[in-house]
Amino acid sequence: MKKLTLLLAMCFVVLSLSGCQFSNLDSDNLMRPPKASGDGQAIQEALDRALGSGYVLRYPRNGIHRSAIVRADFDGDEIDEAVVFYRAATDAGGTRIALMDKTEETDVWTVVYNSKGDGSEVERVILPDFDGDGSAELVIGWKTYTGSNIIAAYIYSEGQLTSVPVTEPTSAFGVSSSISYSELEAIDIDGDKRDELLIASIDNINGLSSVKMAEYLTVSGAGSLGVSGEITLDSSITGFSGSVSGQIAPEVYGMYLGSYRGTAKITTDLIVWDKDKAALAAPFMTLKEPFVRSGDTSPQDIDGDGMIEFSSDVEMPSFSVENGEKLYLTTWLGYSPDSEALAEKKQTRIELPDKGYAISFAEEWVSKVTAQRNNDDEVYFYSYNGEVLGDELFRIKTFSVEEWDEIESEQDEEIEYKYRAIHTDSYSVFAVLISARAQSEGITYAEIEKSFMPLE
Ligand SMILES: [Ca+2]
Ligand SMILES: [Ca+2]
Ligand SMILES: [Ca+2]
Ligand SMILES: [Ca+2]
Repeated sequence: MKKLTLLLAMCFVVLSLSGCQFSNLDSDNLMRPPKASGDGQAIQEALDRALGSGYVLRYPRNGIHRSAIVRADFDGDEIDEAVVFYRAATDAGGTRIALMDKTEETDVWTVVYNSKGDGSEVERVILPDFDGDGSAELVIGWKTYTGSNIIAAYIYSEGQLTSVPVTEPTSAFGVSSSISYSELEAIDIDGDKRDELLIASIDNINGLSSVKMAEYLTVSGAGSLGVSGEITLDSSITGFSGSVSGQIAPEVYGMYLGSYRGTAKITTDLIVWDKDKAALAAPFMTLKEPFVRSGDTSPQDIDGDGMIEFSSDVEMPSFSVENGEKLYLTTWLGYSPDSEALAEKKQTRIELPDKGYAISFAEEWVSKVTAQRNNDDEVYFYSYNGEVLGDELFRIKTFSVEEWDEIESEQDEEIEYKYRAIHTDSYSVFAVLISARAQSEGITYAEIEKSFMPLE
């Protein structure tokens, strides 16, 4: 039941991010994908007409667009086109791209462009606006047969998808043919209303990591993306682990980078634009101690103010719970360029993404409460004075709706210590059992109910 809940929740996230059709999910390995509904179905029928029946849809592995059918208005007519990734039945080669459009007169989708890709799989898809004309360009990060990621960019106009070379000046060859990346984002970092590409990579020869910036420029009518800036990152970085770009502070746009510095922990690096120097900057490199996290908590806008926060966490003191798993106390921080710490605290909470919720920690809890979970959908909260573990304060348990109905009918109305529901969704009831000790500490049902945060 729990798995189903999670699957549905994940589907919802995928749907809301990419507009993909529900029935297309998990069809990666099917010889014939199930029929999508609505517009998605019309697109798939057009594909069937153009490609026959043996093609297999391919899905971007990373990034925010995870559907095999990615829609955007590439030509500026205010109607979305669709880019489709697939592998042809008769072709043992890599993933192909089809661009589909429909005319207003006929309202019929047709494949207007069809091309071999530059790699075996699509690693990620980005839809930036390089030239600032308001319509999207297409950037595909391809995973090659040798396992590296390379960038391909395209502009669509007058029924043609034109490849835009991504070039970088090199001393020996003038320009190189393809640029590889570990993490790739597109954002208008310098505020000129045109998106730049931000390319994070590690040089295999000298082991140095850097972020390059590529800007769109046209020379005699021919457009290209040229690397126009680069910043070298801390020499202790041994690898990257995810990137997120967007607004990170008032009037500041940039990229958060997860990076490894020789341990399993993930450190957070930040790339912004230094207006005075007109160059990329990495402000967190000046900190004595990097921001570190162990949990799978990528930067995101946790408070809905449109700006992206990042997290830092510490392991909570653990105690002896059967089948216990340790938990982390996660602090969400916002970039604050004018403060000495370069960050300000937004929220402190325990993240339980697999259980579908987080528990926010009031400042007074941080010094007197610790928590641990077991693998039976229960999270235990104990008093803790910094040295000695005290009594159990409360526990939160996830019930299925059916289980909860049974418990409610069995629980005596008169009993003081019993589970009380703090949140209900379509599949689960989250309930708390509060001990006498919690009540003597002044921790109330209302307080716990308020600290419970369902995660989308
Ligand atoms: Ca269009
Ligand atoms: Ca554009
Ligand atoms: Ca820009
Ligand atoms: Ca925010």
